[in-house]
Amino acid sequence: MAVKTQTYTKRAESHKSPVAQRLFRLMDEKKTNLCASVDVKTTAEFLTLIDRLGPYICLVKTHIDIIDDFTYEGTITPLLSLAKKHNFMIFEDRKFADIGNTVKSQYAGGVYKIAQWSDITNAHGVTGAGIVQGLKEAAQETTKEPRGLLMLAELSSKGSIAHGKYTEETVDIAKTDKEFVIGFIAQRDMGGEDEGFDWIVMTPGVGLDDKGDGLGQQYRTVSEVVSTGTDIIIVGRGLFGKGRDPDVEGKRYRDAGWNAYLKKTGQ
Ligand code: 6AU
Repeated sequence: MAVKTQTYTKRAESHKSPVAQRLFRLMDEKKTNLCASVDVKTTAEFLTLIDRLGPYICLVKTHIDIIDDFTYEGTITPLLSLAKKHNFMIFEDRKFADIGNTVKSQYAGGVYKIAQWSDITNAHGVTGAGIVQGLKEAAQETTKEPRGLLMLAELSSKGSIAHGKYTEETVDIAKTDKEFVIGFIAQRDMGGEDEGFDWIVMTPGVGLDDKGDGLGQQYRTVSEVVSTGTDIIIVGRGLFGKGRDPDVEGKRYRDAGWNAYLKKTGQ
């Protein structure tokens, strides 16, 4: 599969999704393709970390159900203010994996009300294309703001069974909606351009210092993932784990991601 060599701005011009257009433009304006994965336990840690990483990132990736003291007003309202302050978008890594009717309720309702505040979310393909339709209906019925979905085509963890036919069929599910599905969580380019798709590939399992975490996570370097088709690098513990300084690491991963993008696009 051909790795995309157009600039993000160029891709924004022809993209059908307003979420993808905004994200592409934001990346070129802010000169970053770094998504920070902020898996921490309290609202105070969460907001402090995001405020520090804000200048370096295009996207914050949350696991909102990890936060012990979550409240909509205490956690989400200040998160939305930080998104405005630093100009980044939000991706709740919910990994929906149920039938359309169930995910529709999970996305719109419950304690977290994800569709109200998160620009992007993601889903597994295991239940079939109804999951895309259910999530899209929830978004349309919840908010006037544009929302986008990433399908989980491949995983970074050791022994993952998301490969081969599973990955191919997940790509087929993505093709069922040209506007709402904006791309994939994957380890490489997923093609589609010959059929008119311009999917955004976001890649987790990125680390410059570690090879893994002892629980199955596997890390590849920034230049490795960008050269095989990644548009956005997702970095978590590389930015703030083990006493790391988020300011130093934020800058380091931002620069590594941006330089790899400039190289790939011949700029
Ligand atoms: O950089 P880390 O290892 O601290 O964090 C990686 C983050 C975690 C995972 O839940 C998530 O990325 N992730 C995903 C996503 C984004 O969907 C898929 C995957 O294959 N591997 C992975 O680590 O929050």
